[in-house]
Amino acid sequence: LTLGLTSWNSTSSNLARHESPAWFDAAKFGIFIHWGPYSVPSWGNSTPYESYAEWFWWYGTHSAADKSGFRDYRLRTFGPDWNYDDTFPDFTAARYNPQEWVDLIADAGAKYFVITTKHHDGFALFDAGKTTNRTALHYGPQRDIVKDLFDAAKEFQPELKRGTYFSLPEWFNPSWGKYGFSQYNRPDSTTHPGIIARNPFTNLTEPYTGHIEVEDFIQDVMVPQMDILAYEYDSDVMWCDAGASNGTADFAARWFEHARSQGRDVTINSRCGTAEANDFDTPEYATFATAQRRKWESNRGMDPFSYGFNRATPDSEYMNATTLITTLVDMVSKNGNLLLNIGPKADGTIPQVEIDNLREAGKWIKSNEEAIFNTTYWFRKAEDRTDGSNVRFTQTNEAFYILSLERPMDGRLVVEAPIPILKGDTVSLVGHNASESLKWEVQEEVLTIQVDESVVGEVNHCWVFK
Ligand code: FUL
Repeated sequence: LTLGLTSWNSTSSNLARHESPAWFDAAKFGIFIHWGPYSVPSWGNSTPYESYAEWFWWYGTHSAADKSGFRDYRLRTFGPDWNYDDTFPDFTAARYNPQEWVDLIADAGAKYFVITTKHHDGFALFDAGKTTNRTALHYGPQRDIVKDLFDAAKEFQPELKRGTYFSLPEWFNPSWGKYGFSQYNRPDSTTHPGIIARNPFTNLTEPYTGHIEVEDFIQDVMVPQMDILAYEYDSDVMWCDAGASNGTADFAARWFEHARSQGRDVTINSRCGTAEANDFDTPEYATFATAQRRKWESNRGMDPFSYGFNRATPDSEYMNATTLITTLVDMVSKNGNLLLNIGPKADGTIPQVEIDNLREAGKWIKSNEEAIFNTTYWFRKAEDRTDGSNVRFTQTNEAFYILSLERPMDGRLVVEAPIPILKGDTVSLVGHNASESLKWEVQEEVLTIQVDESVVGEVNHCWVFK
């Protein structure tokens, strides 16, 4: 029997039919990790939140793009002669403990993670072979960050799927020059000709440390690096970023075929610059108002507006457990996954507020997992209700779930929707010890469930009725 192991025929029409795998749909919740030299300045302003901290290298060098006073912060903090690559020695990873990271991810109730293997600053956290020396093996930690994390996951949390964020462009890489810019902010053409970064205070070219001269960025850097992540690191999710010129279609055709031959199902997101290899949508700090037939995964930080650690953000503004849970529930009820980002500090410690809030949310997620994982959405959406309501729905082959984002009041939950419930069905509150069945009745498509205050009070964050 060769179930599912038929070989993948690499034509582009076939490629376009590739979809995100069943495991990805079932997984619902992933942890995103943005970590790199930008975790050293780790600054993105906070009032107002308008620029991600991992863009320090960019905003700090381009007058046209500097919205939030990055250059001012740079001057104040590091002085005029400082260059972005001067962060490398302080990106120590001295307290990086990959086992703690994967344990935290599992405790949070997440089923997969995606780490920045290389962000737009071009600094790779994996062994990029002969393509570049601008890596964590040569500078900063002098360690293969991605391998150590993947190995820890394989050993301590083997059920977690492992994904690789990968920025297609490196906007300051001299070899990227012939492909120019993507849709992002162009540098000021008079003060910043070309794409090579300039120190905004000395106007000298910033070094691109570790750069190896190549003939063609796509053929000699981009695609070989994607191959390394796919075949040597066994990525489950190629999470590209920033579209732009690429060699993705060929890469994906080869990769899908290879994965199939190993009996694995891998997936690729919507940001790889090609319509053909594009399994799921990726709204950023955004969501969909209604259920979507096509699989999607929203990504955002626990920080209100940054992926990289932002030292300007007070703890109180990080996403708390209740918001995390209600965000996840809302997305799952609309066929979405949540890829929630944490931003470790330069030494490898994860901000305590992120750890605490993830662990608290994880307890709820674990005791309510039957209503989250392996579920499908119900096309009848909560918004159909007349009162614009705070309930969401999920279902499995065995059960139908009503998830109330608000604490039921006055001893009952009222749901105005044609819930598929039949005479003789039992209703209970998930995660509640006794899980005794509750009294219910339906009148004209309005379901009323009786639930005692004392029972309601034993649950927090979100109340799940089965
Ligand atoms: C964006 C990037 O520019 C951000 O820095 C972040 O990585 C986000 C997930 O994708 O396009």
